[in-house]
Amino acid sequence: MEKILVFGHKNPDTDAICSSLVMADLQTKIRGEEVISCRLGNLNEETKYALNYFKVKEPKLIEKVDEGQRVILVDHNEFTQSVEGIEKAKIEAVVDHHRINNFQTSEPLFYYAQPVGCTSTILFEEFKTSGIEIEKTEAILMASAIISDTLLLKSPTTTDHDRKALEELEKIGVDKTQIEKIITFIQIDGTNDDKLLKLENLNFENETFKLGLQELKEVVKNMRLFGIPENNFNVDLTIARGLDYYTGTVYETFLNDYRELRKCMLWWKI
Ligand SMILES: [Mn+2]
Repeated sequence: MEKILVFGHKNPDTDAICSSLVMADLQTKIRGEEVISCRLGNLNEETKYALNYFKVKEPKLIEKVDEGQRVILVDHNEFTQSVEGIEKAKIEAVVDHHRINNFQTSEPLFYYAQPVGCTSTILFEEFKTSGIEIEKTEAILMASAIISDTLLLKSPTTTDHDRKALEELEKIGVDKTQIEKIITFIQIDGTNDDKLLKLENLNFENETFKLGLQELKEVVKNMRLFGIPENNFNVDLTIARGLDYYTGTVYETFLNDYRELRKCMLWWKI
């Protein structure tokens, strides 16, 4: 029989990816058969950075599922946010913290839903209920998801369940400051020089990071040498380009008289 696939929603965020990895682990342990973690799109910069930093392999990319394929959904239930072919798949379980909408199955299933701030909070409680020990990598992934989805426990969707889960996960050996550093990485703002300085101060011991930062500084330096006014360019760490063929700084150009021609551009790839 085909292996069970577990995945989060399209345009995956950190919760969709981390919860899929952890759920695949948990289900593999519970079922005694290999469950495969998948993703329905490219990783965003935050998730990419976190997985890279913790040396966790990204889930497998899938675009559709065949009829009768056994699947588990995490961090979503709506078919419009799910994989192509979901209507005819066999949904074995759902773990989610969203409203239920545009969803139906022809067979009974496990459905774990709670109005909490993050899917990983529900997964954490599932570990507790089933008495399965949480490994360090699983703890790191769940903590990253909780911090990201609840914006460091500050979003209005944050509940005591999320706070408790994060507190417990920290005890398993998750260095919260390390994770916060990663999550806040893309929230860096200020002037161009502020941003470059803040990136520098992160002190990441990663060759690719250092090279990327060096290149970014070169780009800024040369733009100034060309006499481009400071308010005509902006270092933007949120420009996410997930395609593998981007190997350097990515830049986007806005032509004020031709806004409809919003052209591609740049950031450096990590
Ligand atoms: Mn979520």
